[in-house]
Amino acid sequence: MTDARLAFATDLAREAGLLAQQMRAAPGGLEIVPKGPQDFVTAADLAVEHLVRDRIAAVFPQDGLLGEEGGLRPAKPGGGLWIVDPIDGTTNFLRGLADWGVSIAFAGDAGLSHGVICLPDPAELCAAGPGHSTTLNGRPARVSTRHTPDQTVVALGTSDREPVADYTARVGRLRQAGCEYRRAGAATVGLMGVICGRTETYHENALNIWDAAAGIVLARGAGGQALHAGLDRHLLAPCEVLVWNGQNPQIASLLYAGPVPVNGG
Ligand code: LIP
Repeated sequence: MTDARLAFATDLAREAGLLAQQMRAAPGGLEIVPKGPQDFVTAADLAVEHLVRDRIAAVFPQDGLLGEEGGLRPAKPGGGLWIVDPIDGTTNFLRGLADWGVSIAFAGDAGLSHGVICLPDPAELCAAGPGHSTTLNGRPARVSTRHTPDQTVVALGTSDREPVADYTARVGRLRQAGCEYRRAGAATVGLMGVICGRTETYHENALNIWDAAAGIVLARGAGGQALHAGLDRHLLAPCEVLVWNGQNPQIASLLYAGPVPVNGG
């Protein structure tokens, strides 16, 4: 049986991605406002988050919403929380690069339960919810089974929220171990690689919850594992995130500062 929130979020992510593409393609280009070094918000970010907020308020008025651009609208009694990044990878998006996505997650009393990531330029959408394992464009998605360093590709993220030396040290440890690495500049893109079995691990220090929440649900629904500080703490501040196929704890330990369970997490 289709889960109402999952079907709703899937359609909403597609609509949001199309709106962003249409705004980017419109004559006259996009209004762009710097938020900080290498950090921007565009009129499309704001319009997409506005669309998502309106749609959710209309269909699930009791639910709250935490969005990257508009902050927190608290839930009413009995409601859950939607966690939304309207355009993840804004710097890529505004330059016309394909590595960007729409991330929509939902958390109820039992924690994170629904996740949808839409990557509009490659026309890929992953979705997962209660009783619904992760799908990619409607077909089952599974993490990879690769586990040796010489066959491991790790997707990395970083930002001004951590010292450059911490990032370059992780890169050095991966290369010395024989792993390869990639960096897309959008957490959703890095997470999607793990979810769909194209890479083995995604790691980022100090990642915001709206970048990570849907990917955590989707990775778990694809047979993977996710390590982070837990939703309550992650809602308050950026946290370290490791999403992986659960195969090789030694590789995960090259990246993640916290404990890495031997059985994957
Ligand atoms: C981005 C993330 C990326 C992170 C950047 C930024 P945004 O999201 O996807 O992984 O390293 O600092 O947070 O800001 O483009 O939505």
